[in-house]
Amino acid sequence: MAHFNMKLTILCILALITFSSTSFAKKTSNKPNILLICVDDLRPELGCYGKDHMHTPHMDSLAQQGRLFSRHYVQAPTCGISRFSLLTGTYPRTPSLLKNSVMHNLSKKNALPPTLPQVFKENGYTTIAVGKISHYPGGLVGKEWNNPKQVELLGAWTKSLMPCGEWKTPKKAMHGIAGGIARVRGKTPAIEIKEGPDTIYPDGLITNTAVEQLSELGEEKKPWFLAVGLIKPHLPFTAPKKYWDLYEDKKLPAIANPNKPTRNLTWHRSPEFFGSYSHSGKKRGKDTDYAAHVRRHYYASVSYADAQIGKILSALEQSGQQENTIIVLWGDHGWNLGERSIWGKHNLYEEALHAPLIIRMPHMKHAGIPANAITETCDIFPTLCELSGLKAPKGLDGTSLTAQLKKPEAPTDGLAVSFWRNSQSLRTDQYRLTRYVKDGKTDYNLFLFPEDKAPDQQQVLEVTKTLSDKFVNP
Ligand SMILES: [Ca+2]
Repeated sequence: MAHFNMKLTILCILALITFSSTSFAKKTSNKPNILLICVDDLRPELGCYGKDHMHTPHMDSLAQQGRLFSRHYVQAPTCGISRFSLLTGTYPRTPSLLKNSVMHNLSKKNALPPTLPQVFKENGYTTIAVGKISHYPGGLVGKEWNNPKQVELLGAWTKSLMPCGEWKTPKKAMHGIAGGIARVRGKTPAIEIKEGPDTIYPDGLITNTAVEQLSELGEEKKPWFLAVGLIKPHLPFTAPKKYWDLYEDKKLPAIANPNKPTRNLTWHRSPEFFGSYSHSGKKRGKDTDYAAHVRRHYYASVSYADAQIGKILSALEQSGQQENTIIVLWGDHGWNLGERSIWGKHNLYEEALHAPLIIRMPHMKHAGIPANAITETCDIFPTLCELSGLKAPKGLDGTSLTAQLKKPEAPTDGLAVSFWRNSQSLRTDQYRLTRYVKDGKTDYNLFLFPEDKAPDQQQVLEVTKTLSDKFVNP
């Protein structure tokens, strides 16, 4: 009898386990996985953005299967602040938020708004970061960006990984060159090409780690949110030689608007490019061959990043999870590659604020047709919440892009706002209006699009009057 009872008890336990795991699998299977790929300093100069001199087959293919947002603008032309807006869905409204260390500063004070991975984690997702997602690759701060006691985003990640290989620390990997050599400010070359496999630079290692994670996540019962952050094409412009070979003899289009603006609001002398890296005696703006040489190195870095993206997307497909995974490809801001006589970001001109955004959903309608409405980075947070059936936090500045994912021609509110120091810039369908404040004086700069002529004084007055209430107050 005792034996029979024990058997019955075991059967009941087995039945319970079977029932609960079935119902758990049912409960979680309707939640999509999220694969967010962040690329550092990526201009929308890609094949899928109509730039035929570029070799970017994997991003092009993703755009064919998904929705390319042709006019996506970032909230700030620098890594940490733009990523703050991606990860919180909010504008960096006040000067205290306009710092690359913004997320760590707020975390220390327990004042960071709910972050995108945190919302997914709190809703039952496994959340994993690989590489540079927030400002610090690996998500730790401290002298070498690896102090486990200083976490940049509290409560966001189930795990956060940064493989550093021979560079040993995230800080050295971020700005280093081949051979595990860390940057020496002003002495390390801005460009480098070396023979070797993809792992001679850190993105090869980041990609291998992401591929391993995707394979392990195939066994995961919970839905997952995997963010992978590649650090190229950020300076220094480095790549294995096979990517350089794609551009060595390629004829490049001329640099658009190459001259220094006559009204140089937020114009700068490219201190990151010319000051933090060496240029073998090449003179600023004097050597057009060197300018083309630098551009080819940037493009080689882009194709190197594209190849890593190809490996990640192929691993997703091989893991059998593609049909339940939403893919987002995002560039954290643009880069002036000689336009307006700037080599760098950190300004409020069009080139530094325009960045790639592609979203692919499983079984998507009208795949391959771009959405041309104005969109901005803080829209991504509410979009991913809505697509996953999660409640977005209150007070977001972004608006969900689900309408544009369903129908590419769906309109948006038609406004993107960008912030830099005391200045702000508004981008609408036809205009960019920048409000520049320095030493207590306010000035405005208007651009018309397409940018083939300058506005006349009457237009400046009218547009400034119409748009002035769109500037964002703290
Ligand atoms: Ca960046």
